Amino acid sequence: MLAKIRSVCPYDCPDACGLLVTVENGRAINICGDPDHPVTRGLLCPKMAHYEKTIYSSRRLSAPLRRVGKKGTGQFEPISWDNAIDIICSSWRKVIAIHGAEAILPYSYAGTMGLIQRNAGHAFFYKLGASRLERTICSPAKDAGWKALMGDTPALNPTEAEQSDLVILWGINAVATSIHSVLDAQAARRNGARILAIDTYRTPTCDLADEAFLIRPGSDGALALSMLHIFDRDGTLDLNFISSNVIGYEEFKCKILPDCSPGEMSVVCGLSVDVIERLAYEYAKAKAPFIRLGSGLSRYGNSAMTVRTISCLPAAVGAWSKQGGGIFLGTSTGGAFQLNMVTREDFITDSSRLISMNQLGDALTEMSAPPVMSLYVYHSNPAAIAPDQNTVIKGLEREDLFTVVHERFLTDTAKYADIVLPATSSLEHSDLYRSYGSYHAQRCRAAIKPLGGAKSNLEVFSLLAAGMGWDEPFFSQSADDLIELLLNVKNLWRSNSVTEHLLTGEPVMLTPPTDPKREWLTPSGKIQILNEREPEPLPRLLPTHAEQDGYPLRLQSGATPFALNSSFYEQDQLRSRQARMELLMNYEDAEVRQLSEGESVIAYNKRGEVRFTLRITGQTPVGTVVTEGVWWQEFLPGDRGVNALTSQRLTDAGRGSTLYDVTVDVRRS
Ligand SMILES: Nc1nc2c(c(=O)[nH]1)N[C@H]1C(S)=C(S)[C@@H](COP(=O)(O)OP(=O)(O)OC[C@H]3O[C@@H](n4cnc5c(=O)[nH]c(N)nc54)[C@H](O)[C@@H]3O)O[C@H]1N2
Ligand SMILES: Nc1nc2c(c(=O)[nH]1)N[C@H]1C(S)=C(S)[C@@H](COP(=O)(O)OP(=O)(O)OC[C@H]3O[C@@H](n4cnc5c(=O)[nH]c(N)nc54)[C@H](O)[C@@H]3O)O[C@H]1N2
Ligand SMILES: [Mo]
Repeated sequence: MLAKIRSVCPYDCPDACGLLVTVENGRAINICGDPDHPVTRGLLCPKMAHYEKTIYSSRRLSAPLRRVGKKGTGQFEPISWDNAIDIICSSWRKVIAIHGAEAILPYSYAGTMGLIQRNAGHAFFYKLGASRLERTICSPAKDAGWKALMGDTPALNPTEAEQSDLVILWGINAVATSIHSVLDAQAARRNGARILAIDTYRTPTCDLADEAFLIRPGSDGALALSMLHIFDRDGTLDLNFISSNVIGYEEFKCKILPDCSPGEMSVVCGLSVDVIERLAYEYAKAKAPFIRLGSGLSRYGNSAMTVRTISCLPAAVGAWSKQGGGIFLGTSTGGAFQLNMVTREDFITDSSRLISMNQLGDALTEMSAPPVMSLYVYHSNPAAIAPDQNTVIKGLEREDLFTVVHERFLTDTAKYADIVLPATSSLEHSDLYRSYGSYHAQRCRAAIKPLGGAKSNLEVFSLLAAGMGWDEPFFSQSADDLIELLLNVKNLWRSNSVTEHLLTGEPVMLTPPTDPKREWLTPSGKIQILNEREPEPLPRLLPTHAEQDGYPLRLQSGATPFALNSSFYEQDQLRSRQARMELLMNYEDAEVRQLSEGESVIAYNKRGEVRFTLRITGQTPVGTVVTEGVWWQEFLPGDRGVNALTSQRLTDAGRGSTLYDVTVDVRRS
């Protein structure tokens, strides 16, 4: 029996592709991009092109496991689900009796983006009274920067890029991280637009652009300020737009811009004065410039301010009033679903402490009153992806920490677990997805049965609720029940007919209730270049954290097209396309250190030492070294991944991670 079933890519990617899964006798034999999905257009990235290799990987976990060896060594024996749930619930009862429920910490992020499975643990841990996790590892600084200027104004429809005459891919490696946005930029180019890229090293996205600008890590604010200075100096501002739509421009002009000449900013961002002048000229003269702002620049100590400053550009030249003009950071469609029906904040009785997921290392090693005595990890791999890996691992090694990991694979984190639970893949459970790179949403049902003993996040929380002796009916609902509960509430973002299509599993487009390019949802109703509610009322130049650290090289850890954070390392073919964990270094930096191509080197700073294979290249500017991917430990040249070098420091606003705000030096190993 052959069936074609619609599904959705569950990974943390803005594209949220529609999939067509061919199922033969209960087995998914082929997965392709849905040609009718408006974003996917039948095209899948290399990672998803053989998703079946992830689903049926021999590395999939199929039974609950109990640790029998030392933490971290990966020695386990299979046990039954009943036994696993009993062990977990009885351990938690003990922890609660001695330390209180706050000694239990859930840790989850974005292994799956589905609204149901991703959020399945919230209600459980709220009711338990566990510590709450602040899920801010990705790019909350972007949201904070946008909010300071634009309030709750929703994002424009990113396909407008097609109508722009100048598309700037800024801090985004779209060829690796959101390939369908490249299609929009290319469509614009066919209409005559130029594509520019602004990055810190020469990525494939830079190669695709008509021109690329490589700047010093974390210095985009300086570039944007110098552009604003030039618009003001040359009178290329749209004063009509400013006077009716912006508050605070005069203060900004008088207090901030005088110190932001291209000469002064050139020293900060590393672009020459001529190049800055040319970029500013090109932006100001474009009819409808469109900026697609990625997350690369949002992982620094100054990121919220950087995003706020760059977001002033379209306001200054009035790009918002042109079809195709504006800036796009990502959609936020939270308003389209009443998610608290799934997350159940009403289960919180006493508001427990909030722990930053970026500071897991400190939470496990330093926190008291109460200490963290149990960690429950699901759809995340903190031993690999969280900053300051040495401290995280020191915490995970604690013999008195009871750790449970619910996973598809025996990840670096799972190797430290006391109990490992096998998780379903997205083809094995139902969910509802919304994109953060477009306004599309789609529901999908399981295409195949769970493999082995795998269970979905929601099912596990239902078992744990029963194991804790709770009779709250909420915990006995299925994913389909919850999806229908969410969709049956009327909502301004979706008409009845959109909801009907959504219920049937078709991709639909949600519509923000206000016009993203005309109505500024700020307290003043205007774009707030001056925002008195912010600690810094005006956008200005801020330094990054690492400037104070004293190592000579900036370290970036960007995305590879062949993995997604630490996901996809189970696919041998994909991994072999990355070959090995490399450190990209400029010729000059290698020569100074007398290092040669292909040799084993150690990048180090005060937090750790990491072994890489050296690649000497003109792709990276002098002073910046780059590595791609977040590798599993078993495939590393040494015993630590790149996050042994990153820090637990937070962004200026939004409490985000500062994973790219790192300096190191490099020596021969
Ligand atoms: N293939 C693949 N796709 C992915 C991911 C993946 O790991 N692999 N990750 C997913 C996730 S979780 C996310 S959040 C998104 C992120 O996707 P993107 O928005 O593309 O963000 P990053 O990959 O973090 O960085 C983008 C680019 O910014 C550059 N950059 C770093 N610092 C700066 C800076 O200070 N200024 C400027 N101008 N550029 C800078 C980096 O070199 C990189 O090329 O991608 C998602 N998609
Ligand atoms: N150095 C450095 N570190 C980084 C980054 C970087 O660019 N450089 N990127 C950062 C960013 S932007 C992000 S968003 C984070 C991402 O961090 P994470 O969200 O932890 O992402 P992944 O590494 O993809 O790990 C997700 C895990 O979830 C599992 N999983 C998938 N589906 C399910 C499911 O349905 N149930 C359960 N229980 N498990 C499931 C997968 O097998 C996988 O091991 O990493 C951050 N870390
Ligand atoms: Mo992310």
